[in-house]
Amino acid sequence: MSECIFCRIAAGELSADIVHEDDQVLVFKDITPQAPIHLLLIPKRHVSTLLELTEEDGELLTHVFTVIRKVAVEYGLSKKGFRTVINTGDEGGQTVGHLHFHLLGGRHMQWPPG
Ligand code: DGP
Repeated sequence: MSECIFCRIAAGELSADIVHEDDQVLVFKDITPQAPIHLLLIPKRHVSTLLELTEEDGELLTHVFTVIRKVAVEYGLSKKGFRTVINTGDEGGQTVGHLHFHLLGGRHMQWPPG
């Protein structure tokens, strides 16, 4: 059994509030939401961080952003906007070692981030 929580969610071993699933990616609600809408998109394949990606992942990344767009539209975020975040490594604030894309919306985002 994988020790990676997001692999376990992708395998159906741990429950999550899933909003989109296909053969390549899964989108589910963040357990500690930082905005009224806070979703996480993960590749089903285990990729630890953005640093592991190569040009061979181009098709996967196109799919990732197509799904983010689709979900953002479904959640009614296309007019007001939303934020997409990838935290990488310790100083980047990454706490789960499986690449994930945060989709945050439903409030006005601040800059710079904390
Ligand atoms: P990051 O800090 O960028 O690694 O974000 C990890 C996010 O994952 C964080 O916002 C909380 C969320 N998270 C951690 N464990 C779980 C879990 O078991 N289920 C869900 N749905 N989200 C989780």
